[in-house]
Amino acid sequence: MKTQVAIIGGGPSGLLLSQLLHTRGIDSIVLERKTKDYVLSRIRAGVLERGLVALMEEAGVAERMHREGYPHHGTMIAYGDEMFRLEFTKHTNHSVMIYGQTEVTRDLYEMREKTGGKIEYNVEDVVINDAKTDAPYVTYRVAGEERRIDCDFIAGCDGFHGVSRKTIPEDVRIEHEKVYPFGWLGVLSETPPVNEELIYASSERGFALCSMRNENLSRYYVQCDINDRVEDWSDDAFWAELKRRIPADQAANLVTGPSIEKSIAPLRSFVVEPMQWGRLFLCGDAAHIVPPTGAKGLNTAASDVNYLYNALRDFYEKDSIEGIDGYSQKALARVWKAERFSWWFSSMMHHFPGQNPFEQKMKIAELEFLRSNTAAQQAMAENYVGLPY
Ligand code: RFL
Ligand code: PHB
Repeated sequence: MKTQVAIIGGGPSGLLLSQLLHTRGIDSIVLERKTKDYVLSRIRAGVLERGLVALMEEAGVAERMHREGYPHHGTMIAYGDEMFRLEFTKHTNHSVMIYGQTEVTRDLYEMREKTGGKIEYNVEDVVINDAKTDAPYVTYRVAGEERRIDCDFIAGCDGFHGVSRKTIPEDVRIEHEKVYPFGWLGVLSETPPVNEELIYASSERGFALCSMRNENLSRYYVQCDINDRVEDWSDDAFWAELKRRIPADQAANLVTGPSIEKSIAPLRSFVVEPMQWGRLFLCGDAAHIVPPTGAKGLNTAASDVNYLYNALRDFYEKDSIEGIDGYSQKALARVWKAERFSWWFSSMMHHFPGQNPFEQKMKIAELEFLRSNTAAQQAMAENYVGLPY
């Protein structure tokens, strides 16, 4: 087979890139290791920055998002029984969209199917070949059969555990990593959200987050021990812990119910440099991971897709290689800012095992400064709604 851009990974990054390229008549093939149902069963992000919203519009897949999603103009930040609102629109003129990653992915799959997109599922043993030449190709197997795609470019959109990043030789690849000594236990439940906006809560027992998908679907998280297993947490234990970590008046309003999904995610900051090797370009979790505090993972994946999409357009439409050559530098400049924000917000909101009373006081002082200082609020709001591309 032959295509212009071979895309490895059918998560949000790969699908969005493929649909955007399609709108410009640029051909691609997406290779996905799992089935579509498996990809759609992963419960992940829930907050979309304005940049991702605009890309969804450009890709022609924004209709349901605008109909069913919820624009949020602020978020609540709590510590102990104190709580204040961080205003987005007042400080930045922008809001965020509450719309699940599952729905984003579903909309993209549907549109790819409608517009004749080529997606191969259940692919195995993907190998990237000759990425340093002008004629790269990808080999893989489906149901035991060997296949090959010749292409102009390869987009590595295959997440943190994919093959793309590891294709960059070790003497070229620099990996920066910080692993946090805790995880997030997440619960999805068919209950009305406790508050109409998200609540990020810091307490001496650890962090908690009250989020949502719609009027009758809530998503909650509590910081948990890195060694905890999902089986160790009954629904009752989860709700009891959540209530202890959010302000008492919110806890009193919390409607609980059976969990319909429960999972634990480790927290990590990770960046690989460079994000490009010859004609291979990394996008999204393949190149970087942020801790979920601040909701930057999917959104940073989208900003990579934006830079790569525009670079490929310039190549095919204007015969320019400037965007292609500058991809890694441009993408990384924004990635590091999202890493900083996520690291800062995570550090302020979580309880670190062994933290001393001084460190605890510093967190409270930082929260109180944020609560009382307009410049600090503006800086945080600008980061939360998403820095410009
Ligand atoms: P994905 O979603 O991991 O998709 C990669 C795809 O590649 C496939 N794959 C392969 N295909 C072919 N060959 C191979 N060798 C392959 N290896 C892997 C995989 O099956 C998969 O389908 O990466 P992508 O597209 O870059 O998207 C990134 C986002 O999924 C991720 O950043 C976010 O989910 C992170 N995240 C959040 N981000 C936000 O912006 N806002 C949030 O509110 C938010 N909340 C979260 C999150 C992530 C979480 N977890 C579980 C990690 C909350 C959680 C709990
Ligand atoms: C979510 O709704 O899953 C969510 C929201 C905000 C975050 C992380 C996750 O910072």
